[in-house]
Order: sequence, then C-alpha cells, then structure tokens
Amino acid sequence: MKTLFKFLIIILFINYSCSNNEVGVTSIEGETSKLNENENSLVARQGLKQIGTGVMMQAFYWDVPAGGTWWEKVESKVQSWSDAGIDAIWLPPVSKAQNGAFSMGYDPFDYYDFGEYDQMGSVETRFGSKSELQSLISEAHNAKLSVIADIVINHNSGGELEDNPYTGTPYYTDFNPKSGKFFRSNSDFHPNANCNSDSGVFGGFPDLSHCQPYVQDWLWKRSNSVAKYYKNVMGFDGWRFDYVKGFEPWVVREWKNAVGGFSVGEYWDGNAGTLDWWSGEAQVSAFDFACYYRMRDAFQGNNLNRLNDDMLWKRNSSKAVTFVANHDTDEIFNGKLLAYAYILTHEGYPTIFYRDYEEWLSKTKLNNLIWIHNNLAGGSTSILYVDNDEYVARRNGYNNAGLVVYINNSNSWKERWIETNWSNTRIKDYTGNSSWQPVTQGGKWVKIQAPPKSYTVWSPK
Ligand SMILES: [Ca+2]
Ligand SMILES: [Ca+2]
Repeated sequence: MKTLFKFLIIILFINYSCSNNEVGVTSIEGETSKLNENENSLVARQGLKQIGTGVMMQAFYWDVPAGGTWWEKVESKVQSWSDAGIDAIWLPPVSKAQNGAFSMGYDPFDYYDFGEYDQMGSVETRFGSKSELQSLISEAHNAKLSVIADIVINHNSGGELEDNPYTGTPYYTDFNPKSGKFFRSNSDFHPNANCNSDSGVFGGFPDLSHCQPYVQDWLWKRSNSVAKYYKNVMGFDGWRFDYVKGFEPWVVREWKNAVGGFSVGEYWDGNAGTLDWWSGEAQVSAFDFACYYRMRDAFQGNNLNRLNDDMLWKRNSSKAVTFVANHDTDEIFNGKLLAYAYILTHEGYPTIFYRDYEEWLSKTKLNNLIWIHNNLAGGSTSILYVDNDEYVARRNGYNNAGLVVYINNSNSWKERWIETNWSNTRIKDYTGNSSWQPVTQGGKWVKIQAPPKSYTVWSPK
C-alpha cells in the first residue's frame, strides 16, 4: 500500500511539475516533500555536462562580502560560466558555523542549517539563506553545471563546554544543533574509548572521531546522513574534502562509495608521490599541490625548468585537479596568466579561481584558454623543449587534433623549430598572440613563435 501511495505521489508530482515548474514542492509536507525533492533533483541532474570534460570554477575566495548575498551573486553568473566552458562550480561550506554570519564555513557547527535556524548569532550564513542556496543549485543545474560541496569533517566548532572523562579536562564538545540532526558529545571526538587520535588535528578545534559508528552513521551511512542529505535533498553532485591530512583516506573512500559523485581532496602537500599515494588510498582525485608549487617556482621564481619536475598529473592525470590559486594560497603574481595557459593546455582537471576570472585577469583571455582546453587539449603530453625562459609541450590529441603550447617568460620575442604530429599542414595560433600561419614540413617540423611574457597555442587551421 505504502509503495503504491509513493508511486501515485510521484506520478502526480511529475504531472504537476510539467505544467508548473518549481511551484509544487514547498506546498507538500513531510516525507512526500522529501520524496519530491529527491525526484526533482534527480530529474534536474540528468543532462549535466560530464564533469572533468570542461573546467571547474572555484566560486568564492576568502572573505567574500558578508551580508548573505553571495549565493545570489554566484547564481547570477552560472549561465555565463557554463557558456564559457565551465562544467562544475565549487561552493564554500554551506552550513552554519560557529562564527555565524561572518564565517567562511570552515568552523562547522550544524551541518543541516543552511541559513534556516537562528543560532550562532544569525539565521542566514555569510553567503545567504537556505532558499537562496537551493535557488543557486537549481539554476546551476539548469545551466548543466555540477555543484560541488566543500565538506569539512576533520573538526567541529561551537560546542558548549562539558566534562570529558577521557582527558579529565572540560572541552567544547557538547553540540546541540537546532536542525535536530547529528547531536554530538565528548565520545564523538578524540580521544574516546575506541580511538585516541587520527592523522591530524586543526588548531584547537574538537577533532571529529570517524572511527565511532555513530559519527560514520551521521556523516555518510544513514538515509539522512550529511552525505545523503546533501546529495538527495540539497542536490549536490560532488565533493571537495577539506583538510584530508587530518584523517585517514578510508573516510573519504567510504563517503564516496556511499553516495558516489566526483570527489577531490585537499591534501596540502607539494610532494607528487604523496599526493599519488593519498589519491590511490582514498580512490578519489586530489588537488595537484605539486603542480602548484612547481608553477610558483617556474613563473614567480622565473625558472621554467621547474615545469620538468614531478607533479601529480604526470603520475596520474585522471586523478589530478590543477589550480593556479585558491582561497588559501595565491603566490603566483608574475606570469599568472602563463600559469593558466599551462594548466589549461595540460592534463588534469583545471580549476579557475573566482577572482582571477571575475576581477583580476582578462576574462577574454581566460575564456580563450578554456575553449582551447575543451576543444584541443586532448591526449598524452610530450615536453618538447624547456629552459629558464621557454617551455614548449605537445598534446598528442584524443578525439581532437591536439596542440603545441609555447610559453615564453622572457622579455623578448622567441621562436623555435619543433616537431608536431602533423605533416604538410597549415597551423595557426589559437590565442591570437601570433599572426603566423606556417605550414609544417613533410617531416612534421615547423617554426613557431611566442611574444615576451606570453604564450601561443598551435593546432591545424
Ligand atoms: Ca540573503
Ligand atoms: Ca583529525
């Protein structure tokens, strides 16, 4: 009987939503409401761009304007980002944190308060209300973009002081969230009767204990766990895991296995081998901090030889998420656009930082590089030439022609003979930085050029 009832509700809802989009959900209460939201989000998410075929947008920076308007601002941009070739947006942590309306979200208190309950000094989060967030997610899906949630599960913040039998010292581990979900107390943090510690703590924040069955249950196992609620009710498509150095990789692996979706971990370490190890253990992608630091040495440090060094994308391109700057670190000022030319022509899934795109760099030039990434940058990579000032690499093509990228970090024009994959073929520079249109020789060699402190990207005309 109950199954039949649910089935009828779904049929009614589908009929209703066909004729009157977006209106029906809120008027229905209780379990059927959740059912409809699930149905709605699943329907909405068919037809999204395949994540990783385009470019990710990090849709925030540290200390975006407070006042609860950020979700609306991002919503106003998602269609233009999609048009430019973005395939996913990464949002900051969406739930209520200890610092309330001022928090960037990395001090999580109530995982189920998306700007709905009056606690921690405010109803809305720094970024807005629950309905504003839902509207943003819906609009992103309409624009065929996936929405990636920032998941902070190493630590919590904002609990009340309570006695702690495991340490003998009172601590802030008594969490009574107004959402009514995932109450926590001293045994849910380290140390406890089952586990003394894990691989790291973040400052003095109470360190969530993922070995506790109750914590696992609320984070990813039960039907309204954080992972399942974010996916099925809020409509998130993927996960960015904060500070994964603070706990073991199986935590991310189990979360991913419970709900699926694109996943990337912030393992903040410049060693490519360590990143590769973590990615293998967690079975998800990792931000390519090795690539980030080698680019810093190459561009900020004016030594392009560093681009020859070890990076995660060179070890496992399908698991590398590359970036030039993020909300925590932004050290490449010289040649930042050259760094974008590097990640957007090379292997790995590139991320663009909001401020670089919207405020600091040329949007036209970034859009051009995004187009090049999405249309020409396929296949394996061959590094053709590197010295202090010049870097030339070839993408060998995969369902597309491939390309040759020439980065010039010197103060004068440079030109160089290089070997392409094309014989007797007229090529051109798709960035417009050079007007040459040379024809490759029968043996596939050709001379290309690049302007000072700039780059060119060559492919058949
Ligand atoms: Ca608002
Ligand atoms: Ca920890």
